[in-house]
Amino acid sequence: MDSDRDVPMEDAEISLDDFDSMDFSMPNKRTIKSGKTSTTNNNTNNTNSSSSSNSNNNNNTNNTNTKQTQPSLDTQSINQLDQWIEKLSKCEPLSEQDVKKLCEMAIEVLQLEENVQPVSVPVTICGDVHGQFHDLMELFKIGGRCPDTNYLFMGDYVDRGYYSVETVSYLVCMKVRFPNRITILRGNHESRQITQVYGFYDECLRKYGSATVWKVFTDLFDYFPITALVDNKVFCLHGGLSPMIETIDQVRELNRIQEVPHEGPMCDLLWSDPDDRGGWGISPRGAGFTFGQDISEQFNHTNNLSLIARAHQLVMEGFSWSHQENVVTIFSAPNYCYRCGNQAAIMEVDEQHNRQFLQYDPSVRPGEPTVTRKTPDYFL
Ligand SMILES: [Mn+2]
Repeated sequence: MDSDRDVPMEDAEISLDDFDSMDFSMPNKRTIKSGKTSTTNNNTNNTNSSSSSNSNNNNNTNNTNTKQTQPSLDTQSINQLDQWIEKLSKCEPLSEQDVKKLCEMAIEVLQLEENVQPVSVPVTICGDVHGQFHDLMELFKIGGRCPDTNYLFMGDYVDRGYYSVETVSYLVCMKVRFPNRITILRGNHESRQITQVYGFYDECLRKYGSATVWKVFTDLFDYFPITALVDNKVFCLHGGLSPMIETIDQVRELNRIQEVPHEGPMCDLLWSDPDDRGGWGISPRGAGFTFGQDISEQFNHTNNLSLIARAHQLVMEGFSWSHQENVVTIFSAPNYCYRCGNQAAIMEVDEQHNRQFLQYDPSVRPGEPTVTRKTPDYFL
């Protein structure tokens, strides 16, 4: 990563994939949004302690989230999955053989899901995790354990952090074990091309001695749903809108079981960003588009939505409103890349569709120095 960037700290939004200088052929430009830091939500908790106090009140236990019935697991599979989850909880990777078995089971589950996976409230919506395994464990402490709390993750589980293998293995295990309690969407990093550049491929080689585990996981990524629809009101996806998509039904018609394309509607859904300028704009990322408030308002009106929830961009407080609350960005990797100094957040949506943001800081790991300094000026 470059160390001489000069993104001003006043700006709340720094493009996550600002780092992604080699994703596509477009030259990499620094993306600085002029969007204001959100101060509009009065329910925001600013400390871990107040956040934690909320986590236990989260009674989202009484819903099945999917329309299609997932086949129930046999006792042997449940025991197997529980063993894997216990091992992964200690940040110990599964064996190659177990990863193969897990991904076979996961394909069975994910192929039954839809491009626009229906999800019921209450649910807790999460943004990028990027291999920061210990911070994912912190997320579950703050938000409540799965399956007691229902979760919707909006992609980017791998790359950047040191524990992509453990992170994605854990989330996929949870998906297979509790398919109606957790939804895992695809991010632009759940891709063969991107993971070869940004860490997951190398991590698999390092931890397993071959590319087999990388191959098995990236083949699985093709099955991840690309969007979710919470109670027909909150449209959730990794990136943003596409000039080729006016209605949610058009998303349902896509063939998603493929590598993330370089262009077209599926690419845009995983790559686009909201922007302060109106209309469609060329994305500095080299894939997807920027879209203005007029586009978000029209899309929400056409599809009778109250909100677009998306991830994909580093936001210093973990969440950020844009387009007059037609769009919210959620980012769940605190101190992103172990150096950005940002808070992380998740968004709880309750039965009455009230929204509450829970913010959290990096987990403290025993035996490791606690980095409390703010990100140095040379970086931000
Ligand atoms: Mn992303």
